Amino acid sequence: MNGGERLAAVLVAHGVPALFTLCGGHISPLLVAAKARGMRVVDVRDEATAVFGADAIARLTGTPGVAAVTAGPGLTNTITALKNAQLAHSPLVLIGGAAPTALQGRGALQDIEQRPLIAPHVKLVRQVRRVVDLGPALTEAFAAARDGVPGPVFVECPVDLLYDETVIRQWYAEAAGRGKSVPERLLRWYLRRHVDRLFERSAQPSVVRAFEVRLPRAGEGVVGRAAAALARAERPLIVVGSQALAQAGNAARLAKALSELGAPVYLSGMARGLLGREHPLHMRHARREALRAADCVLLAGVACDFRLDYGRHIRRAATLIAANRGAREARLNRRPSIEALGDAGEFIERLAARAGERARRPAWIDELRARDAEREADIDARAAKTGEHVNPVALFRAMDRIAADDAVFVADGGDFVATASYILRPRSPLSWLDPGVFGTLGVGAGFALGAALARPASERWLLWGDGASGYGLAELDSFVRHGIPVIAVVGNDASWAQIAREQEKLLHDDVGTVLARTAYHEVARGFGAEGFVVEHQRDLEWTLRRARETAAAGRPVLVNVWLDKTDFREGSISM
Ligand SMILES: Cc1ncc(C[n+]2csc(CCOP(=O)(O)OP(=O)(O)O)c2C)c(N)n1
Repeated sequence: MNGGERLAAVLVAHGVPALFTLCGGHISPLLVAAKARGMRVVDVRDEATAVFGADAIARLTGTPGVAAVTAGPGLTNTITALKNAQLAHSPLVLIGGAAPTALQGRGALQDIEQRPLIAPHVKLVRQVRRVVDLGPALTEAFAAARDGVPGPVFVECPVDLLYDETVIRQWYAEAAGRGKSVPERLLRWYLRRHVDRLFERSAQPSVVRAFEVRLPRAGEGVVGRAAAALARAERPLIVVGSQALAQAGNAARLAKALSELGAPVYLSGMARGLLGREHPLHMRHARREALRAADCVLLAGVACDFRLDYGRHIRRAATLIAANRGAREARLNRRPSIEALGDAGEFIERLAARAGERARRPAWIDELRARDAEREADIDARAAKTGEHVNPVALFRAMDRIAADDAVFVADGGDFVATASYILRPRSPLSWLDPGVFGTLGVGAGFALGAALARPASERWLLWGDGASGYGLAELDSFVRHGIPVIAVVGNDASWAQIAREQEKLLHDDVGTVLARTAYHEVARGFGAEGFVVEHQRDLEWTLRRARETAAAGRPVLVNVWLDKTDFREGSISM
């Protein structure tokens, strides 16, 4: 096997459903070998998209997604997406090309020192220097990505490790020339030795075996103390975040465990949808007030970052239980009363298994439910307001009615998707994808591609702020070429509204925040997708239904919805 084939064999052994890429001569042998082994190679229009796609696969399946990019600019283009995955604890593997080993540091094409650029954003950098090490390095990368706090891993594979040995020997022989002088002969001798080293022991068959990753578990004593604290509490509260879903395959068990525990639950990030659309313990609104009132809070895979106001939402006197794979996350801004270092999902299952220590408090649950109902009534009232174009609140109420039960929602934008997060109800576990704590605009197209490959049978809605859509519109081309029917809904308010809102208020100038009512639907058509525009509310529902039908028939579609201004997000600011 050549190096490309060795890498592809490892990908197949790990059950990777797709390889995301943007081509480059440095990685061609891998792409060809992956295709030959029956893998789906999804070539996209920006390397960031490739990594976002791999990230989404990882989040939805728990198995690392994989992207391969070419050396130099191919790799530097991935940095934002890598950082996003790192902060979201998403286990992906990035394979990067590199200049030929003997030419590194000598001005070769796209030759830069890649490690210092990538290392801060990944768990591990493996720079491979011999063909025989390619398979083991990639296998190690898969394990490292999922171990402990999951995250991205980078494997650098110089181009001269990937092609057939005969081709490489010929390249080096030609580079060495035929001169007879001593330096020329020395060079030939040096290069021959160099190539010998590259292919050292590569004749040995490479054994490819995925290795098990040990699940980090909190100690039994900690589980007991946490169960007792929850049982004692008058107003227990559980907040479940993305990291609790690291074992994506266990989502249904986790949902059952939460039902058994009986405490009210808020779901954030990838945990949204975990309890379905209507679950009596699932609270959707007024989380801050609930946290302030709670006397025992379990943060399951959630850190006290800006989203929890750095922990200030939780009263000092409350018992704070932090279940997290990482000590830093568990202690961020607030030292927990009980620290359960390990997988948060597994921790909740063990808590629930302790019979007789349930935390069901009907009056407390009723209080929270009443607040939820009040907010829902307020949203209904706001949805009823009509204006010149489309009311975003009404848009998401309509989408909630229309989207399929198996829909996956991808959120990429500012106010538009923040509004959606209060109104749209993810239907089932792992059916909501947002960037996470890095707040990265531009994740949408890649996430939608990843969702399509992880869940081919499900419907996919891409909620795109008009600003955010600009990062990924060219990927409509990828949706079309790969036959991936995404329903993209662009919230067209001709503005970077989330920024404009505060900037105008505080600085009285909208500079830099103004967009146009661009014809995004025509852009979609240009790429071969279907495109619809909705300028008035009366056309909203039937157009969304038509978009669904278009996607169901296998065609990607973009609905360009002209929005009215809304005060739904007035006063909210994230720092
Ligand atoms: C890569 C990146 N650049 C800039 C920002 C800052 N930012 C946050 S929200 C936002 C506005 C988003 O606008 P749009 O997608 O149109 O959604 P809207 O707020 O208008 O609903 C911007 C620019 C960011 N989060 N990420």
